[in-house]
Amino acid sequence: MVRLLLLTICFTISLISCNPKKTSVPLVPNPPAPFTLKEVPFIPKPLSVKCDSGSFALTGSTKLYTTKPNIELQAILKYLTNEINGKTGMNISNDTKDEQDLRTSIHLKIHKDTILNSPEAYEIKITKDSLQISANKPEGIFRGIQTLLQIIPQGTDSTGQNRPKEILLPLGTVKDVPFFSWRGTMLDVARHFFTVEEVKQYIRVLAAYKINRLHLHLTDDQGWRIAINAYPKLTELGGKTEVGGTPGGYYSQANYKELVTFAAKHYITIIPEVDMPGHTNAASFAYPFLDGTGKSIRSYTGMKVGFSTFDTRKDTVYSFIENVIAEIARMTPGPYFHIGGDESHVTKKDDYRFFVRKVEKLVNKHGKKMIGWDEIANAALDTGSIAQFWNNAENAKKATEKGMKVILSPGKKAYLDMKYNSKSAHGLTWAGYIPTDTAYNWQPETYADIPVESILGIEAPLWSETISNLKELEFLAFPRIIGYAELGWTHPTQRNWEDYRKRLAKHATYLNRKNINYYRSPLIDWEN
Ligand code: TNX
Repeated sequence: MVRLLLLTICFTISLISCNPKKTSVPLVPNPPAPFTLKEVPFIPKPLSVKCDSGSFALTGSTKLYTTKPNIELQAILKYLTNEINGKTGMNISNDTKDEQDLRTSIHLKIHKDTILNSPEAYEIKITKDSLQISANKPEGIFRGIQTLLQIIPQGTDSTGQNRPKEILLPLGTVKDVPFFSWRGTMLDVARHFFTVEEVKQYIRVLAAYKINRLHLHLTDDQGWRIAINAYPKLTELGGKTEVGGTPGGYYSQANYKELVTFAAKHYITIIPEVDMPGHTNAASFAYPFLDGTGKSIRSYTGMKVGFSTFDTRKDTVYSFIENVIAEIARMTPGPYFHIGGDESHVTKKDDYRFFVRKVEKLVNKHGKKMIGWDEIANAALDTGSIAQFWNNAENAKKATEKGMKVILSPGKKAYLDMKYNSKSAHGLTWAGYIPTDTAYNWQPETYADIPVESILGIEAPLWSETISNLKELEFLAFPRIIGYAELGWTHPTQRNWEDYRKRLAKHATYLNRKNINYYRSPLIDWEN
């Protein structure tokens, strides 16, 4: 009897254990995978991971399919097929005709589940002959796919050699739900321009870490990067300058739409920003009636801030702003429009408040929610608007007292353009150095005493005064953005620097494979 009990206990332990050694004598008639689900260095770390023994064989004849013909899921399926084939060197197809002779199948399924009660929540269940990703919404399936892609090991070397016939995946279940709904980054394409291809390349990698917002800082003193049909000179003049005097560039409306669509396919919402009433030298250079400084306007390619302003008391300025908002809003499927509002040092306080309130109405009139940097909380705003905390905790407090939601982008913790240390080849230092551990080791949910109910999530801005191409962008963004992705997604009780740095070390394989110029922080024992 005691023996039987002991046997049962051993059996149970080996079933729930994630240690592959204990399953070396398989309890089910299929071989163990070379690793368990718990050993996968997931980033962001999921809510729960449960292991079962045995394996799922991913082979060239594994089929992928979705329950119902659904255009959105078909597109996701195609994405997954391409990603698996690219990663493994296999040639899996998503043709579902000969379902009968399948050995294994991958199934994407929408279902109602109150436990996974978030559009981004998902569950992955891997059994001997099927791998199922289920979620309430396609968005959740897409996030789950990123987790699955972290489970599937790299199958080929960079020369395409060593194509495997079969990859054994461990069995078990991952259940996951994000802590914050806003997990973003901002790219300043105004100080230096980044091409459509460069931004797409960045988006591909952001999606892999479940980032869901990309805020584009489209205008500033040094340039105007989005074509506006009603005001062609904005880009004719403002598209030709940038910091340092190099030629700059701009997005045509077709380019912008292409970016928005590409981001949407990666379940990333684009937030367009037109910064005003300050940071407007490029606009006033193109259309001098906008200027409120009374000085003669020249094009500007330096790095100072706070010297420009719109004239906040002229009706013509507001018609200009409304036309710009209307054109951009029409091309932007996401619900947000960012008006900047930072560092308007030469705008009188009353004029600033008057301006922000008026522009808020225009943004709302064109169907969008207004977002602005934390200074906007000084105006009498609607509770539906959102403040982005970058510098001033008092402003963030004012915003929450008004009932507004807050996005956390504190300069000292979340600025991707701060140098890692004194030796960093790129970056600024006004908010201090931000090494890889400082970027990860803070608690957004308790930061600056902002009530957690008021926090939408976090966003890491990348200002581009000191970077002008993708390689330089990648140097400042990676690996810190990966840590921000985890801060936004993973439940606070599941986050831990020591554990994170070990997982991050293993992401070198992915980052190298993608040819990303990440900073090889000495705090991480990179495994590749
Ligand atoms: C402050 S953050 C700015 C930007 C600069 C950045 C450089 C914010 C709202 N304004 O204009 O590019 O610092 O780190």
